[in-house]
Amino acid sequence: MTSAIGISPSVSLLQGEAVVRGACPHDCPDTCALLTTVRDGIAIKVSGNPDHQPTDGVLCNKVSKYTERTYSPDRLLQPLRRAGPKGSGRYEPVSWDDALEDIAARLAAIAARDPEAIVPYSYAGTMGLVQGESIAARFFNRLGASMLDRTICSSAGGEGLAQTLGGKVGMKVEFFAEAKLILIWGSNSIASNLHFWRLAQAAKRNGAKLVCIDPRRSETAEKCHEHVQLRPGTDAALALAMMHELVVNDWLDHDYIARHTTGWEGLRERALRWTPERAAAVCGIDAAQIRSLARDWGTTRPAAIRVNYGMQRVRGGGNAVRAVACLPALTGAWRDRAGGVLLSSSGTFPVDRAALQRPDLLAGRAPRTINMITIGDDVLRDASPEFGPRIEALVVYNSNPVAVAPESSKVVAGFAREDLFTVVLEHFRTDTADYADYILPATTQLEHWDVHLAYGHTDVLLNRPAIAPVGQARSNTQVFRDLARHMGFTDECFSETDESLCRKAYGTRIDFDELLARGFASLPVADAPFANGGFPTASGKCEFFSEALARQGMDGLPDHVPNYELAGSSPRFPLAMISPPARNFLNSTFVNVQSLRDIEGEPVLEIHAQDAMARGITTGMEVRVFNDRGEYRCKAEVSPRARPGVVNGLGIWWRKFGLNGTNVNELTSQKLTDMGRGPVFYDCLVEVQAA
Ligand SMILES: Nc1nc2c(c(=O)[nH]1)N[C@H]1C(S)=C(S)[C@@H](COP(=O)(O)OP(=O)(O)OC[C@H]3O[C@@H](n4cnc5c(=O)[nH]c(N)nc54)[C@H](O)[C@@H]3O)O[C@H]1N2
Ligand SMILES: Nc1nc2c(c(=O)[nH]1)N[C@H]1C(S)=C(S)[C@@H](COP(=O)(O)OP(=O)(O)OC[C@H]3O[C@@H](n4cnc5c(=O)[nH]c(N)nc54)[C@H](O)[C@@H]3O)O[C@H]1N2
Ligand code: SF4
Ligand SMILES: [Mo]
Repeated sequence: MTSAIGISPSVSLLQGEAVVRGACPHDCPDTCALLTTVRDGIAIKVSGNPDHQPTDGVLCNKVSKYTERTYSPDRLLQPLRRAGPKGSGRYEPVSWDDALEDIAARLAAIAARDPEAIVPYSYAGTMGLVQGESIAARFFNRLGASMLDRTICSSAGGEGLAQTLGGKVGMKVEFFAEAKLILIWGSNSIASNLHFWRLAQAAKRNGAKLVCIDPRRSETAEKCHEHVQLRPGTDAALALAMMHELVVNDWLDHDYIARHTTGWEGLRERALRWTPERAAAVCGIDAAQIRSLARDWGTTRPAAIRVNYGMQRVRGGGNAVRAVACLPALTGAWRDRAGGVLLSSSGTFPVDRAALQRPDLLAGRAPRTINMITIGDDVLRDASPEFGPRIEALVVYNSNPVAVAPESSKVVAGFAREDLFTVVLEHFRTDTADYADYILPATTQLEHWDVHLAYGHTDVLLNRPAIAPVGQARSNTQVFRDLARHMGFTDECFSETDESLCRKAYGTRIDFDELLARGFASLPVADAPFANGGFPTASGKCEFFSEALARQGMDGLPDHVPNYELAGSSPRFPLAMISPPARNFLNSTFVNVQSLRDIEGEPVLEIHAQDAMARGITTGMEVRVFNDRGEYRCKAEVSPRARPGVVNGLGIWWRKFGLNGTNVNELTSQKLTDMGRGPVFYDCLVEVQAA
């Protein structure tokens, strides 16, 4: 018997096979609709739902292996308590009740002194709205714990977009297939946005030109018609020089500019200062290539830009996104449904976060905010009037900060503090779990309810549990409900079920019955949302000039902001390092899945032949990559994927699988971007030597 009704089968009742509808939880723009085949209570296959258009029946290599991850022999199956020094990896099993009681007692004792000494640390291990910040947020709000600024990925670009277009909004992804020109800007789509790449391929078959703008000759760059291989952190200079060409050749839509933009005179003046020659010197490319790119952009319709987050992980990341986001308004590209720009669609989703997170539980308190990027410094910081109390407890869920946060040596030193109380909710013994006082086994997406938004399309997805929790695993929501009970929090909101939370996320703005029946529901979004302006900014226009930025004392117009660690500025560390994702990992998730790690092999550093030769480095050689923050060892790959002067350290390996127990984040810095308080992972100078 096979059914696709999507009803979550209860293990005892299940006879034969069922197919359960779900959603991929990972931090990926594609948010695929999953179909899990369950036989006798065991998930035997996970595939893409062919009825869901953005998924189109296809999953990436990582998630098509989901059962391997779910049933991995390394999966955490019971609560563990530390039984040796921090970081020693020695743990003993403990019952849920004992663990919860002790954790609650320890947190209560700290909270009695100062609840802000407790810090939640979470990100997008699951992007689910329920297993992310629902009961967890209620718990920390009720406690009065420190707030966490969840900035580690997209906040610089998000802020750049908000100050230009008004939010994380853009063109509808499906119409990229109809474009005649697509700029893939700061995105290795084949690796990190596969379902967009399929649309770009369709456009290519229809005669579209594809251009990739990326310092790395990525898998995507090599399949585009043209590759603009600029230096990291120079995208705003390139965009401004394109504007220069649009102005001097009058490839402008004057009517669109007059009606639907602000600050044109100022932007025009600034662009005129960015000749292609000036930008070429900054970007490290030919002026002729900039001219031809501008000509393509100025003279092709429909023309579309897929920006992704690569360009905003540098000091000037917010400005870079602003500059690029101005380009469609200049040429009126928004008039076509296959024209405009897309960075993230997540701002389109009408999520009722207050209903999920209950900020009212703060009851008038305004706890301090810790930026997740500077956790390395902050966990080592003493109490002070500016900082507040020393961090005494960390509760980590949906994240692996010891591997993913910058300047790991400090993160590790902080997490190793014997006087820090750390609880980690996880599927596996990650680098972070190794420093926990308690490790609590979490359910995976196949085992719990959730509801999703997406940042690469505009459909809401529902995830139903397909199997019972593996071992003694509990969902994040259940753990925070349990902890609330042990802390004596009697508020009714701590007994709300996951299914009720799923309904609450969108309230009446989504037909929940449709979600239950199909597994997904599309938001009503206009085909060409900004054809007649109507941007969600204060002015309703595309803001070339942002009053809001000017009021904060910042430049109201986009500009090129050079990297903190500018290539060529340091004789000791002459190479710029970027650390984009490896194709078969998702951030640090999947690194422990053997079949995927086998494909990635070992941690590598791609280096251009010229830079390799100057250092006597050949492919396969173990190298030391270092700067004043630390040292990372990996294997060199002399490769045309690297441009001269730039090395690519693909991420994000677990430290424990690294050659010397570190990963690329040993080298990255905790500095913040121009806007959005974001990370500067790709603004990092290093030197490389044979080990
Ligand atoms: N397979 C896989 N998929 C993923 C992820 C993963 O780890 N693995 N991560 C997920 C997450 S969390 C996110 S945020 C998204 C990220 O999605 P994207 O932003 O598309 O991420 P990347 O594939 O890292 O693309 C970044 C590209 O930007 C390039 N780049 C680096 N610096 C610059 C620069 O200064 N300018 C320009 N123009 N390009 C630059 C890099 O070389 C890389 O090819 O992907 C998601 N999808
Ligand atoms: N050098 C460098 N560093 C980077 C980046 C880079 O490009 N270069 N990229 C940055 C970016 S874009 C991002 S988004 C961050 C990502 O940083 P994180 O959000 O920390 O992402 P992951 O490394 O994937 O870790 C997520 C963890 O959550 C766990 N998890 C998944 N689902 C659940 C669940 O339901 N419950 C619980 N309790 N746990 C769960 C997974 O097992 C996994 O260990 O890394 C950043 N770090
Ligand atoms: S990681 Fe991305 S491409 Fe892979 S299944 Fe999930 S949403 Fe789809
Ligand atoms: Mo991210």
